[in-house]
Amino acid sequence: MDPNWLPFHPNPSKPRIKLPKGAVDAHCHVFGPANKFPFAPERKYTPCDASKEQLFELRDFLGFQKNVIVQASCHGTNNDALEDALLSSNDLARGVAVVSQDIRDADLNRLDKAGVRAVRFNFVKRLVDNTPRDTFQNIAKKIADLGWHIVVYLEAQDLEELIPFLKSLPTDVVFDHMARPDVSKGLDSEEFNLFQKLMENNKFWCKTSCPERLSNAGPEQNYSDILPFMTLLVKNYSDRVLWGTDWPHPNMKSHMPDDGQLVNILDAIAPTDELKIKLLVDNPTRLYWND
Ligand code: 0GY
Repeated sequence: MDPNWLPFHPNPSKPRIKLPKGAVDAHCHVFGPANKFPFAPERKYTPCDASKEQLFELRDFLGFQKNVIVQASCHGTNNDALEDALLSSNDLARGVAVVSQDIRDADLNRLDKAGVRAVRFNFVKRLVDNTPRDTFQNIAKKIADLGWHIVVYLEAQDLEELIPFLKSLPTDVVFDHMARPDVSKGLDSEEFNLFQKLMENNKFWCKTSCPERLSNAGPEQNYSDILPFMTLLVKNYSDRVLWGTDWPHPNMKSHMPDDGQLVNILDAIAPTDELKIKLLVDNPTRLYWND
């Protein structure tokens, strides 16, 4: 792994809150193990191993029943580690893959059988080289026929320019980590207003995830500065929000979050049982277990 890599928390605390039955951790990853599933040559970082067994153990410890495993950039377009995790999950995991435009139909069908239900388009420059929009459109056409959707990862300052492209995509679109709002600009920033306007369109969903990545206040202050963003989205778009741990928290530099503390935050951002059930059960089930 990279010399400054922060490995995931070795012994997270047990959450204070009890999650609803069928709760889904809708954003997490598996890394390697590198000796079985080598990282991609074009990767921008080399993480520690984070195996499917460790992920499933954390799922049970935190009180989730299911996972949506997202292919991380360090594995490029080789989805073998993801597929292996899905196949050993007893139907308790679904996947978001990263594919190239010339992927064969047979390979797409195999991924579909394993439990993949979406592809991810990554626009975060520190993570991936630029992909032409035409390439993404070609992939979108292929996967739309399978009933999959598209997950996008981008930063708030890039949103405006991407809007026509995002609207043109033929499937539902899920924003990772609320499209990474800049917390220092506040709730009423132009960027966050633009994002909320986009969320008025039923085609768009978002993950109210990653307080640890977006907060300046940090864990000591319980990520208090980012919570209003999450709370607002959960309240206003309660049928199109998802939540995930982001375990094993790639590229965290400031600190490694305690996953139990992240789960406890759900009480602040989804304060009623009804909101929790939508965020953690109904919405991810509709999107990923609708067959
Ligand atoms: C995340 C966040 C990050 C990494 C990736 O694909 C990835 O490598 O998504 C990040 O560094 O912000 O969602 O896991």
